[in-house]
Amino acid sequence: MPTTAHVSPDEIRKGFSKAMSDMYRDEVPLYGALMELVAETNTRVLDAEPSLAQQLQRTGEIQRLDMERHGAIRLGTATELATISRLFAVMGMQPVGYYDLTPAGVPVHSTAFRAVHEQALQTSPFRVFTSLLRLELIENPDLRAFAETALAKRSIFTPGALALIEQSEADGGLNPVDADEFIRQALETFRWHHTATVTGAQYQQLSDQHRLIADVVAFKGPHINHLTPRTLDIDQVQDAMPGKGITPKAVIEGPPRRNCPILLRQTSFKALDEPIAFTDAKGSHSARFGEIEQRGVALTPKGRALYDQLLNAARDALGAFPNEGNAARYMQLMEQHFQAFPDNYGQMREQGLAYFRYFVTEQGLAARGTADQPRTLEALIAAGHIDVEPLVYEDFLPVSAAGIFQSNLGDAAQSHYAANSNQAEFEKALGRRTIDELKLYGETQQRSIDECTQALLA
Ligand code: OOG
Ligand code: NI
Repeated sequence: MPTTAHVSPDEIRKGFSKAMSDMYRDEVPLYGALMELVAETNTRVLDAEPSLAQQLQRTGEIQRLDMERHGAIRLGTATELATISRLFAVMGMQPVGYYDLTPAGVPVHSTAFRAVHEQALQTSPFRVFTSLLRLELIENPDLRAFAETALAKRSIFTPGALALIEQSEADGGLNPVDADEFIRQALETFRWHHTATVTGAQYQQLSDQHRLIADVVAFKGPHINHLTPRTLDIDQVQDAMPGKGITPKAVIEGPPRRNCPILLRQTSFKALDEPIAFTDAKGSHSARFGEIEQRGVALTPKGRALYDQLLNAARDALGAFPNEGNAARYMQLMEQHFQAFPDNYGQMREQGLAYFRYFVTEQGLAARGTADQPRTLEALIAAGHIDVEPLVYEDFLPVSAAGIFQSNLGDAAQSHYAANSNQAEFEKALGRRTIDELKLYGETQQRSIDECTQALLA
């Protein structure tokens, strides 16, 4: 019997990302305002910087820019994490990287679900920063037991979503009708709930332990807490936010402003309190916020080590968590320390600090097979037969993520946990290993080199 062909997981992810964005825009009007601001800024930057426009054209990023966004959720149990991993797999998203947030006083560890191949990323770069609450860090045994019981009682996936995940696993994909239904069912897991599953007093107890614990334990599901568009100039957006009635956090996380952006810069604004019906009383909860980000070139292990070293040095010199009061000094320290990081793609490439993609040029094709055609990669680049473009960073940064968490949880939430990174425990809960992002960048870079040699020298 003929079967209807399966929809590609990349198309399902693209459809899901759009559905999620529409849902969030309906529920959080400020998100719509932010999207407009980012779109206006991006248009202006592309008009003003033809070389950037050309670079993004070359890498294909220009086509994905408008739909590019990431979200974040916080889960309560190992089973939830294992099942969300299967749900994301239906959309071609895999867990990349391990982030330990406990050194920053946030009792979670995390991964990012995303597509892993450059072609899949081109169809949809949608990512979800996914955290797992570490209940073992709740000190009060009664409260911990209460949280465990509350979480054990909830089911964050619809029966329809679970059935379609199983069907996709068994059949190796979903047909168009089932794929649409999957998107509808999967979306329910990320929806906001106006009712809590606990009493007002229980919520308060959880919140007193840590605001994040209340956010996870007191609700039916892991509401998406932000969706972040990608801007080409985060400083412009940061400056324009107050004019749109949006108050950003004091400092932009990540590296300082540069001519050649590296890794990731992010800023966020705190969401308003939203009314919540507890089982016995009315109250409010604040969880949903807005964030924007600017992405730069992915760094090699050597480049990343230099980044971490400079960031830590600047933070040590500041001697405190960046805040309103010390923001100007922090930015000055960052500028000063990052002088040591070459702000030039050519130098970054020569020194092995960043990853790049290589593209054959018209000139290269025209000269193919001629007697004086250069025969090495470097000579082909020098002759203009191959273009080199930065490979964009697709992941997150733990120190930045901690800053984003903190700014949205409020300063009162700063706790101290003995740093106890536990990737093995996280992967046990996940039911699989997380993927090393550096391996992915290395592979993409190598594929682009192979394509060039194949096209010019084979
Ligand atoms: C996630 C915060 C981290 C980012 O972009 O670094 C994050 C959360 O608050 O759940 O989204
Ligand atoms: Ni984020």
